[in-house]
Amino acid sequence: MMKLYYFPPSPNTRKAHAVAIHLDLPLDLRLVDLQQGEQRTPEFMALNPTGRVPVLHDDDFVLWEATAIMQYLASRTANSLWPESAQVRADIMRWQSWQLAHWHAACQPLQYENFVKPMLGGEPDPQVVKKAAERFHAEAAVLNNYLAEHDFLVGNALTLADFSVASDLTYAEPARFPLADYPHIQAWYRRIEGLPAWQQTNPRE
Ligand SMILES: N[C@@H](CCC(=O)N[C@@H](CS)C(=O)NCC(=O)O)C(=O)O
Repeated sequence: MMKLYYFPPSPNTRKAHAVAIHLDLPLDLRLVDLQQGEQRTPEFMALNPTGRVPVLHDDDFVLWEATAIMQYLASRTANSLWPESAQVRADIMRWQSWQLAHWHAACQPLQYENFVKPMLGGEPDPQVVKKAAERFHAEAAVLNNYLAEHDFLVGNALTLADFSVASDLTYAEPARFPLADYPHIQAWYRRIEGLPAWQQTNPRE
């Protein structure tokens, strides 16, 4: 059976794990406790020299980077998350690329300042929050405008693109993402939250 090295609070873990659940692919789950620094053990670094989760281990094939894992998992069976059409796949990869390069970068600073920093005993710095919010708004507006016309990101059906982009909203509430002006993002995310695969990978449950 394929092994997934994972840490449930990790949004990158969630992307890959949710795809496996949605497609009913059995996984042997191996916890890598990031709070204990287990991503830095020599055993784990031998699997992923970047020291991050998730990692997939399928026989003698080791794969790190969540997006690559999602595509690999979804390539194992015919399914609508990753349809065979070259254009649909390119469209999915467009959103996955945007998520990795821009959406994550827009969400991460707010998440750190409003959610992670207080957990570490610090306090959000209003100046940093203001700058982080500006960055968030620039990308959120693009997503909201697109979702005003579409129920899902690609082809009006759930695909890998939705799991990728949704992962950054895992901590939207406690990180106080300013989503009030983005009703279409909210409605889309509620659709994702209705999926058993998203519910079963919710670290906040
Ligand atoms: N680009 C990587 C990012 C993976 C990543 O940042 N994982 C985080 C958890 S969400 C991690 O393992 N952090 C541990 C560390 O940085 O020490 C992917 O998409 O898989």
